[in-house]
Amino acid sequence: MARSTGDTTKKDEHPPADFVVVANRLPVDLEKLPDGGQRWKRSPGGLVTALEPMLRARDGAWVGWPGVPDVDVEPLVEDGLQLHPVRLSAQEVEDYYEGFSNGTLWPLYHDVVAPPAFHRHWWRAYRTVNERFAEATAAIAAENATVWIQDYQLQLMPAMLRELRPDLKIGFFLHIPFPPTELFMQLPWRARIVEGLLGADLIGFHTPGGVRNFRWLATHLAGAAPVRSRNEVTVGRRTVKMGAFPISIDSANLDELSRTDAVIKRAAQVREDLGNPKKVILGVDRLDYTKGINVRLRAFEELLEDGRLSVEDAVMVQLATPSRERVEHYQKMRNDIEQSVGRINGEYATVGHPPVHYLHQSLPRDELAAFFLAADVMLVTPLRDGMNLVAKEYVACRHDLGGALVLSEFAGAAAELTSALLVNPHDTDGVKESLYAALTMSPQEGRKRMRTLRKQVLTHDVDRWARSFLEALGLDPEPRT
Ligand code: GDG
Repeated sequence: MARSTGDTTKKDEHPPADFVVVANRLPVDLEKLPDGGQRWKRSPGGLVTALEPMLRARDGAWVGWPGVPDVDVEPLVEDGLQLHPVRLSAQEVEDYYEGFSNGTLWPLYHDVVAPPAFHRHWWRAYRTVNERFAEATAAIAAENATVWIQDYQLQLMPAMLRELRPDLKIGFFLHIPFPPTELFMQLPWRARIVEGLLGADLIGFHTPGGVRNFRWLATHLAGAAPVRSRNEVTVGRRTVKMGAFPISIDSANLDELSRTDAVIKRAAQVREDLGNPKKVILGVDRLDYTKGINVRLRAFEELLEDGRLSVEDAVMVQLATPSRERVEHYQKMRNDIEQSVGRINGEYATVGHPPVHYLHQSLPRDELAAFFLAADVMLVTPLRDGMNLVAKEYVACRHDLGGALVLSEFAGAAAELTSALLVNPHDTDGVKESLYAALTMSPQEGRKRMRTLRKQVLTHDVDRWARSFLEALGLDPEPRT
């Protein structure tokens, strides 16, 4: 959960940075206070946790938008991290962020599970903002520095930055899936995006499928020449490497948190508050149409309808973090989900015992850990997901080897978490059967599966992910002394 930070200082003179992370958002959010003042709130996430030590060990810097439109913020040092805010106007937030990033690219890259909109003024804003990020980065990067650009909002930036600063080593990582070539071809600016990415020295995806799709497009749309080694192309005289780097979580930290007395007690309290049902089913997502929240509600509803479950047997908790509320598809999806919850509770509740507990709220991290520990079945059913960290977080919290994970085949995480109950989220009967199997699984079978899952998650953490990417880019990730 966000916390207010203490030692934020304005930095007038900052040395050129030899390691720069660039992301749409800074690791802190600027907050406007009712009295007209402002303060920074830390927004911790896996990426910050993984990169922080590497940034601190060097003259590291982070370039990104502070989360509030139309404010000019000077570069600053926050908790020892050099931060360089990029200004966005309210119109740019609408066109570049809500528009092209989340109304065009997000649905297109997630298998068009919602129709993407193609608007030329959104595209123009995307180009302008990418250019601004490139200029801001070029201005602060030291000679021969390493720059690591994150995600779909900044795909044009690698080439723009290379143009300005050919001396830099540039890496790019895509956190969402890279789509099948036939779908990508719908994009009117498809060649521009591929050329933009090819400005990097290394392009990282979560899965080998993403690498294959991009490699085909690079050769067919941007004149790149394939190299015999499958994961390289040449562009003019340059070699561009690409690879699969499945992201992960700060596993040890979450494992430790879930073993604390406070979290263990809270988990017991959660079950009690739910009326001590025999089984607790859990979903945790940003409220997003790619996450398949309706798929799992439908499966649960049908099991109640068929009489195979009752509200005494099982309750479902769906934690849905508010997200992108100004984007059109999100408003509709929220209505659909809330209608389903209302219908299921209307049909199957007894007084004081609704089968679905739905929270449209963001919870603190320790509270989330308690829910993970309290849940007998974790339902992760995205229609498409780059990785899905929630699945890994659930596993990291189950030091008791309890619980069962039902996981969509279409989440990147399915490639690693093969001991989960894997489901096709388009197959309602299949999801129903897997949910039922998870609810009725023997404790021995459950422990065996969870042990295997934990081995994977605890040994493949986010630090290992960051190191393997940076090593492939040619940076020594070991902190300098
Ligand atoms: C993108 C890709 C890829 C959720 N609710 C609360 C909360 N969360 C945290 C979870 C998890 C994170 O948010 C969500 O991560 P996911 O990976 O599940 O999904 P996206 O946000 O779509 O992330 C995805 C990821 O990038 C990384 O590359 O895996 O595929 O779409 O960490 O725990 N955290 C807190 N309160 C909440 O209420 N504290």
